Amino acid sequence: MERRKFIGRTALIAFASALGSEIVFGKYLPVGYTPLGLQNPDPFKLFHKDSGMVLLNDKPWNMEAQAHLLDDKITPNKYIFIRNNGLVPENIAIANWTLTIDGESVTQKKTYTLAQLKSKFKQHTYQLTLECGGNGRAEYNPPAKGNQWTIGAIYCAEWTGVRLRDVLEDAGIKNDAVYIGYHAADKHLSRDPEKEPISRGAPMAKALQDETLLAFTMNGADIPLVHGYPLRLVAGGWPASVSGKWVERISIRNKVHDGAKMTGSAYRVPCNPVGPGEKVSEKDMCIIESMPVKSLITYPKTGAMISEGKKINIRGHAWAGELEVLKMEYSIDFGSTWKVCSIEKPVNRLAWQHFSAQVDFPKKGYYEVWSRATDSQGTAQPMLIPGWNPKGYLNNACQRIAIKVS
Ligand SMILES: Nc1nc2c(c(=O)[nH]1)N[C@H]1C(S)=C(S)[C@@H](COP(=O)(O)O)O[C@H]1N2
Ligand SMILES: [Mo]
Repeated sequence: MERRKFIGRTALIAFASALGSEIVFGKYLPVGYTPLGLQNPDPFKLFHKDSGMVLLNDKPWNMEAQAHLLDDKITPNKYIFIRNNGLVPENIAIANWTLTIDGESVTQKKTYTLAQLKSKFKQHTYQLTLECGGNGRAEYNPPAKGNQWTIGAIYCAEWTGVRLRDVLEDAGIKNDAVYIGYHAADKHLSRDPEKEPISRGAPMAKALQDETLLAFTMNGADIPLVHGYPLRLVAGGWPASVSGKWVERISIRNKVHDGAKMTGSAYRVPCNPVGPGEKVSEKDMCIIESMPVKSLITYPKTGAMISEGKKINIRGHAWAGELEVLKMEYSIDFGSTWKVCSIEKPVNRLAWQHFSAQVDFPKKGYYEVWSRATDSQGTAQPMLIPGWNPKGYLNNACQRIAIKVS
């Protein structure tokens, strides 16, 4: 008689935590079986997210935060947005997980177990800002296809791992290396094993930065499954799509990586500005690199009511891709005049920065508070929606919150 195969421990733990209770005879669950109680999973429970998060799509899972949920200096998991292009891996056999470094420009193809990565290379911890290239897409007109992110596809977590540079150098980088590209364990929505949902990367200069990590810990614990457990590439300050989750292989390429969503118009914007709705040919589209300067008011919550004569302390975060935010301002008169906020230095390069200001409202009535960050090259956030582009990327317009004084 053929032996039945039972599901692995990781899947069982994930099921039990999603169900919110122990599965008493769980060890007898057959492989590939999903408990009936999870046929219509509650994504907030499934991914340990706050119920104030906003679900944008369930195939694949995509969920964003609201500004006031992002008040913490380091974003806790429950407020971290989820962006998937394919299916979240279900069975992760951590003991068998390996990372392979290969490609045209590797001196010697090498494979490491997680234990080898952790023991062979020095570990580093950085706070790194990850923002989806499409954050703010919902505001563009004519509208762009894709998840209609408003402002919540951004977070800054603390990541621990080894430097990608140390691992690449251990395998050896040939002189003709141009780019790295990641390959991950998530499956294409079609379940076609030949197709990858996403396989992006970065030029060597970004790959070799101190802060570019192969991380195994987020906020002091194992990376949550949906954010890339057990190994994630983290490249702060660039579109978060560069930060491959569930990474199994990194190729050192002798040309710009040509994996899924590296080509065509994916994560590209017109090299030169175009008018709204204009057609742009592929050769005139450029790959997004460093993200633009931006800020977010996380307190108070938009719609707050305050009493006349009371000052309030507004606060939030600002970030500028590879650059630092040097100046932070707010306006209560629709951008006619601006006052300065105090802004902290980043804890490390590529971490978001925290600002605050005491705001005084002259009399009863309706106000909007707008925030505007300026980066170290003197570029400020635009007050209105910036250049339209076919896929709706890089909207870094000033954020606005409503306040009523009564
Ligand atoms: N393997 C893999 N990595 C991935 C993705 C994915 O679908 N699969 N999505 C990318 C995109 S587009 C974004 S914005 C970020 C989202 O990271 P998060 O889910 O931790 O917020 O992961 C990136 N890395
Ligand atoms: Mo993204």
